Amino acid sequence: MKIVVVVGGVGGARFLLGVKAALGMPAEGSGDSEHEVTALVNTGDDVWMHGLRICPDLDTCMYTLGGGIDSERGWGHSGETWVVKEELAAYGAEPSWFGLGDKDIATHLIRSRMLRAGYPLSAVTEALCDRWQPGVRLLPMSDDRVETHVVIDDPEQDGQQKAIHFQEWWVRYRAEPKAHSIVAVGNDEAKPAPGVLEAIKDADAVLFAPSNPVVSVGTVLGVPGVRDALRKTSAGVVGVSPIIGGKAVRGMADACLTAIGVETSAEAVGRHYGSRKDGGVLDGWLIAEGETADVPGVTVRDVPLLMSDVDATAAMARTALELAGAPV
Ligand code: GDP
Ligand code: FO1
Ligand code: CA
Repeated sequence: MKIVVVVGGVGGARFLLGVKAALGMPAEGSGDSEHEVTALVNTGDDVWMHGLRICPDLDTCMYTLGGGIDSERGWGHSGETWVVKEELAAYGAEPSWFGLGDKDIATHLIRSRMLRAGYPLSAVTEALCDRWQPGVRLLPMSDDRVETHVVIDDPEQDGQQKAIHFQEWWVRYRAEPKAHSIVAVGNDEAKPAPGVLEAIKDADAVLFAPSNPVVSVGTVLGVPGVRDALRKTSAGVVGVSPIIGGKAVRGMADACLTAIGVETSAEAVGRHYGSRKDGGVLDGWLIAEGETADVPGVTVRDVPLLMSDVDATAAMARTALELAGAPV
């Protein structure tokens, strides 16, 4: 079977471990399989820092599936050291609020060098995955530069607003300043990376990981052509709610949802994605066990939704595949 999964970082990567396990593939690493999983990865979090191109969601997926993630933090390498970060701080180099580990920097050095040599991000990602062997095809949503920015009150100028990079809002300010709007700069003009639309068209099932609906899944859906491909594919499209009991399981997704005027509830997020019968993108929507949600035109099912371990996540993925009409 061919499975496409729309993903962001931590939530997306953990869900992919479960999808692989549900298909009988090793959760981490590669292995022979009759199945093919393609992850369409958000690149709106990407940023240049210290002359290096950082792609947090791609790297989180790559390290997680390749067995090299720091699973406590959810990002970066396990067994990381921070010598370069300390040296940069000693120079007073900004941004000092973003931590690049020594091992992680090797990834960014290779990526930046290849991008500067003219390779597209999709080719760079493929080259990096040669080492990590994630066992799924990691496709950036686009090779074009898309960077999410957040409009906040300017702390230095009363009554003025300013746009800051998503990373500054998320990591430096922990999403505390109210987001007046969230804009993925470049999204409108971005072309889907090679293989993205074909993967959706040829899929047996398309799943949305329980990733951030605004700055992860929303940004992938914002690439022109992606929504249209989702509406036209013969595959069933099923999403998994990242919201349980009216709260994001992890992180500050509520601040992103509030910024786009969507309530932090599984029902509201399901309605935000909408039914494929009605101009939206979903056929099915998984919500947490014991909850209810009325999403017109969408089949809603409640199941245990905590990705506490690979087995629990695989069970979620199996239900999602069943709902998409592609049982395993
Ligand atoms: P990020 O890019 O690292 O922020 O990660 P994603 O966008 O891929 O996923 C973030 C979302 O994952 C958050 O909004 C969480 O609510 C959701 N999430 C994390 N762990 C779980 C879980 O165990 N179950 C569910 N349903 N959602 C989760
Ligand atoms: N998140 C943090 O909270 N603090 C950091 O210093 C930080 C550094 C970092 C470096 C590389 C990388 O790939 C990810 C990193 N993250 C860090 C996580 C990440 O920036 C955000 O959680 C996501 O972009 C939101 O998905
Ligand atoms: Ca992200």
